[in-house]
Amino acid sequence: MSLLIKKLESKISAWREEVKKIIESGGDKPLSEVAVSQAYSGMRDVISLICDTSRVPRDKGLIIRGTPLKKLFGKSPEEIYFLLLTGDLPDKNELHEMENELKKRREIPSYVWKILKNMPKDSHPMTMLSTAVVAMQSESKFFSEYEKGIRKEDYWKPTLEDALNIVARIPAIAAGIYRIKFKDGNVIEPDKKIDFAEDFARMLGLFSDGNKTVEQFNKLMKMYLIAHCDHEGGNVSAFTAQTINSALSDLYYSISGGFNGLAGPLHGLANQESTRWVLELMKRFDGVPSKQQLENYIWETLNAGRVIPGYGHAVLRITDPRFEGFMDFGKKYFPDDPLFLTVVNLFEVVPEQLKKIKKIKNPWPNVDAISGSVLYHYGLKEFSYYTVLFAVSRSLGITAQGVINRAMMNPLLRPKSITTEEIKKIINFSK
Ligand code: CMX
Repeated sequence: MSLLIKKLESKISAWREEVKKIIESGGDKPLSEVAVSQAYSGMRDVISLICDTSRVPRDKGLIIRGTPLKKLFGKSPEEIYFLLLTGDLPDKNELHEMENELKKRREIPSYVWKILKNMPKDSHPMTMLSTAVVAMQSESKFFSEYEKGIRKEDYWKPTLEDALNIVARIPAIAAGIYRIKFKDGNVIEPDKKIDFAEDFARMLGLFSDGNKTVEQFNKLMKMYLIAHCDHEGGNVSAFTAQTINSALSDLYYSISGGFNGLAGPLHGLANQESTRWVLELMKRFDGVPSKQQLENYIWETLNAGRVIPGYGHAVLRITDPRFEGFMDFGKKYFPDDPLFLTVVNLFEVVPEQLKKIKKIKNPWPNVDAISGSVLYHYGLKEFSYYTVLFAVSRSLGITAQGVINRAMMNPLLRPKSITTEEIKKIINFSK
């Protein structure tokens, strides 16, 4: 790991120096004001967190270390991980080293399989993933180095070890969960000779030998594992993980906690909810529905007090570029797939309907409106599994953020809360 460590060492000392100077020269300048209404609405738009791995301008979507996601499609998860960690895409040698690191750390401890196989049969795949990760906590290098008294400046080094171990193991664990939960329970062992995305696709065991669609599916996995890798620092999974990690709980605790947040229907579970919703819709109308039928169904859902899954976003105010990426993929490889076609038709109908509801700030689709349909096409039909795929990818961003937070020696996260009684006094409230 010498090239990565060397690069990070020089970057980190420059980053630390720069932040010191930033605080000295402009530390008093306010970043945002907080209105009472924002305190009551999930701190939306309150700028008070630093995240350097990626940013999400509301009119552009995900930008990873300065490069828009769309320009990064075609890169491998290994390249993106190096980019997230260091700010630079790797050269040939650096990439080779990253690939080897993630290959050699791929072994899954046997106790993980025992735990997963003994969990209740109706455990959600995300519960299984979160459990598997936290079960490995005793292997944390940060935890053991902290016990030995490691210096604060060096926290990032064992955190990087944990990050690489977690990222290397998650694909095999995630694929194993699929085999245990939905197939015969025989897990397919990792192959240290092939790359991250392809090995993950192989371990799912979806295709028999000689099946020609394998290559397309591998391509999709490469894209999928990049598309969900990071989305700045304030989203539920990243922020949860970061909060846990700020208490110097190691990355095993943090990632497991972050995944628990990802498992919520307003966040990562929306891909499961969206696919379920579209399939129910197709069942109701016995195939690909007409535009009028779509419109009726949308209003039936809204009038029942439910959200349209996959639409809206806390930050974005445009169609999510990740949605567009998957749409381009589907249009290229399976434009006539009925589920995909329905998703594309919904894209033409839903925004116009949501625009009629004033309180909805973003009527456009997010990634979860489409990401399930592309998996479904290749026979990955168990949609309660979809958030696990999101998590495999998101582990790249969350662990990279964790390494950087420790490298920057960021303190405990502890925003200040306020009571409703205090607010009443501040605004001179009278009934
Ligand atoms: N369908 C129906 N109502 C919606 C809606 C949708 N798709 N999107 C927003 N709204 C509603 C909200 O529920 C909220 O209603 P209340 O004031 O009654 O609670 C109102 O419109 C205002 O919401 P907003 O300011 O536009 O959006 P928020 O920042 O509060 O919420 C999000 C963002 C994603 C939770 C919301 O758009 C939503 O629930 N979408 C559906 C679920 C989804 O797709 N989640 C995945 C997001 C991406 C991800 O993290 O993976």
